[in-house]
Amino acid sequence: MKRSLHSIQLVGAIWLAVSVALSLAASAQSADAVERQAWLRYAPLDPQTARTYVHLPTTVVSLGDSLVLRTAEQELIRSTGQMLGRTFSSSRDSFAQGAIVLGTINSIHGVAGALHPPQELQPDGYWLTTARIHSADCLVVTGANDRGILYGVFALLSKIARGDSISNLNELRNPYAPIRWVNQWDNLDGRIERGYGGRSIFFDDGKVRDDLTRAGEYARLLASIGINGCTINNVNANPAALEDSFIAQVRRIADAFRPWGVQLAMSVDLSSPKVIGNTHVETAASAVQPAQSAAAPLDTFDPLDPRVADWWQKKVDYIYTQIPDFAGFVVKADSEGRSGPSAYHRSHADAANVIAHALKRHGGVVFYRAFVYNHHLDWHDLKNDRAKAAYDNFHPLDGAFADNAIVQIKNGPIDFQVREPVSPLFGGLRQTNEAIELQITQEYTGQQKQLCFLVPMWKEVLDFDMRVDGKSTPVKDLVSGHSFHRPVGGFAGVANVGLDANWLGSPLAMANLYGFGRLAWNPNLSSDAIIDEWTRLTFGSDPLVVQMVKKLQLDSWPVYESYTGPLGAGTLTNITGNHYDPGPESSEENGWGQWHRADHNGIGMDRTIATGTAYIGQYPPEVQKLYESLADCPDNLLLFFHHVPYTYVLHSGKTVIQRVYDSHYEGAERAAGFVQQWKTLEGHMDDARYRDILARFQFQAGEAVKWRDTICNWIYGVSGIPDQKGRVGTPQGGAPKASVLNR
Ligand code: GCV
Repeated sequence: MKRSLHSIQLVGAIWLAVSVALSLAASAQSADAVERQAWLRYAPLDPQTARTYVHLPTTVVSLGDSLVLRTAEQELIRSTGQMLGRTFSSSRDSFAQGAIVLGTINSIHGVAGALHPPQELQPDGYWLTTARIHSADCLVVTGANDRGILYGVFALLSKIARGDSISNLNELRNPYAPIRWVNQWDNLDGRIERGYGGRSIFFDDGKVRDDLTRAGEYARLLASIGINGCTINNVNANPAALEDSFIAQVRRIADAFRPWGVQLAMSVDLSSPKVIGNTHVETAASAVQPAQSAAAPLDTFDPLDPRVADWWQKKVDYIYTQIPDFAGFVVKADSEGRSGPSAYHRSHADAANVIAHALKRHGGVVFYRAFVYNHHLDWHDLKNDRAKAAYDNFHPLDGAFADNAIVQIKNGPIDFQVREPVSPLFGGLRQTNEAIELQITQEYTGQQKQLCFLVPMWKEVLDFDMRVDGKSTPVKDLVSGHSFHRPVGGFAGVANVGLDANWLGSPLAMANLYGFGRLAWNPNLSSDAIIDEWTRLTFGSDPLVVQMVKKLQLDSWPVYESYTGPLGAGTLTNITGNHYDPGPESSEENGWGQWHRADHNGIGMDRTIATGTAYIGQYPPEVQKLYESLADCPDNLLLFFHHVPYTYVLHSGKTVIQRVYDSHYEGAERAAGFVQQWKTLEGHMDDARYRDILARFQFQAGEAVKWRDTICNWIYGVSGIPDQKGRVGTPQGGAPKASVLNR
C-alpha cells in the first residue's frame, strides 16, 4: 500500500514536472515569438488611442493579384486587426462602406481617374492619400509598383502602431536610392563571420536549412524598412555556393523572400570557374537544366579569357532559371587572401565586368567591393598606409566599370572603426556607380554585448560634404548617384542576423538594423526621429520608457567611443584576435596596417601631405585643408591624421594624454550610469525584457572599466606621463606597464 502511494506520488510529481516544463516551454516559445517580431509587434493599442482610428474602413480592396500585393493585404488585415481589436477583411470590389484600397497608381486610375500624385512616384515609392471612390470615402495606398504598395502599407501600420494621426493623409515618399540591400556573412556550414546572434537562418551543415521560417520572417522585417535585396552568404565566399545543386537549394530562400519584395543575391568567389565544374546549360528556354554530369573546372579564372566569360554566362543563365528575380552578386577579390584579378595582371574593372556582362541581359547587378588592401604591409616604413588602398586601387579605374557594376565602399578607409573619416574614394569616382557599405553587426563596436547605436555615426558620414569641384557633394548624394547622375547606387548594410530570437544577439541592437533601413530609404531623417520610431514600435508609448530608451541609445556611441578610442586613435582593440577586447599592442608591428604609431614621444599616424603618408591628398582640396593643418583638424580625428606629442594641447585646452585619461574615466562612469538610468524603467515593461537589458548594462559597465584600465595603463606605460588627477601612474593608480612599443 505504502509502495503504491509512493508510486502514485512519483507519477504525480513527474506529471507536474512535465506539465510545468511544457508550459514553461510554451511561454518561452511565445516570448520568443514576440521577440522575433522586433519592431513589428503591433501590440493592441490602448482603448483611447484605438478609438482615434474608428473611421478607418475595415474593408480592404486590392486592385490586382500579385504575390507582393497579396502579402500587403494580409499584413494590413492581420496587423490592423491586432492593434485595433476590430475585424478587417478583404473584398474584391465592395467600396460602399468605404475601403482601404491597395493598388498601383495605374490600377488606381481605373477606379479614381482624377487621382494624381503630387509628384512623380518612383519605383518602390508610395503614396498614402484619401479619395472618393464609387461615392465612398476611401484610404488609398498606392505605389509605382507592388513593392511600393507594400512599403505604403508598412508606413500606414507604423503610424497606427505609434498612435499618429491618419486623418487627411497625403504622404508621398520616394526612396533616396534604388539599391537598399543587406549583406549577410553566413557560411554554408551555418556559422556567421562576425555574427553575434546565433547560427545562420539560411544554412546548416553545408546545405540550405529545411525550415526557412526565419528567412521569411527576416524578409518581412527587411521589407518593413524598405530593404529590397539581401546577399545570403559570406563575402569570403565558398565557391561551392555556385554549384548547380546548391543553387537549386538557394531557390527555396528566394521563394521565402519573394512575397516581401526582397530579392536574393549571392557573394561569389572570383576563382569559381577554376574550382567548380562548368554546367553545360542549354540556353533554349525550354531545355534549361543543370548538367547531368558537370564538366571539369577550367584551368583559369582570367576575366579576359573567353572561356571564363562563357562560364559566367552559363552559370548566370542557369541561376535565372531557378530564381527569375535574382538580384546579382557581391565580389570580394584580392583582399585578405581572396583570389582576384591580380593573378592574371587584370584590373578590378576587368573582373567586375565579366560578371556584370553575364548579369546584364537578366537585369542583375554586381557589387565589387573596394575593400582591397595589402595585409602584409611593411610596418617599419612610416610612409606605408593601408588607408590609402581603396582610393589607390579604384580611382584610376573610374569610368572603366560596366553600367550594372557598383563599387561598394566601406564608410571609412580602414574597417568599421568607432571613429574614422569618410573614405576619400566616395569623391574619387565620377563615372562609376557607388554604394556605401555600413556595418550593422557591431564587429568593432561592442559586438552587441555593449550598446552602440550607430545611426548618429552613419549620419555624420552620409552628411559629410566632400566638396568635389568645390560644390556641395555630401556622401549621401555621391552614393545614391545624385551627384554625378549615375544609373544606380545606394546602400549595403552588413547585418549578420542569426537564429537567436532577437536576431542580432541583443534587443537594443535591433535599432541599428531598423536605423540602417530607414537611412537607406531617407538619409535626411534625423537620428532622433529614427530612434523615436523604433522605440515606440518596440516598447510602446510609455513616455518614461520612450524618453529613457532614446536617451540611452543616443548617448551610446559617444560613450563607447570615449572609453575605447577617443581622438581618432584608430584601433586599440585586439585586431589579431577577437576585435572586441582592448589590445592596443596588437595593432602595431604587423602588416595589417591598423597602426596608431604610439611610442615614447607621441601617438597618431602622420597622414599629412607635407610630412606623412599623403593620405590627406586623396580628398578634394577643401577637405584636405580641413585635415592637413593641426590647427584646423578636429580633435575627434586628430590622431587619425597627425602624430603629436602627448603634451600637445587640443582645441579643448587639454593635453592629448590628459584627454585620453579623462575620456576613459568619464566614459566608464557614464557606462555605469546606464545601469542606474535603466533601473528607472522597472515596472514599465515586461519583467523579462527589463531584466535582460539590465544584465547587459551591468556587464557593459564592467567592460568599460576593463577598457579604461587597460588603455590608461598602456598609454602611461608608453608615455611615462602620469594622470594629473592621480588615477593612473601613481602609487594609488594603475602600475606602469612595459610596452613593446616603448622603443
Ligand atoms: C568578411 C574585416 C573583418 C572580416 C571581413 C572583412 C571584410 O576584416 O574582420 O571578418 O570579412 O572585414 O569586410 O571583407
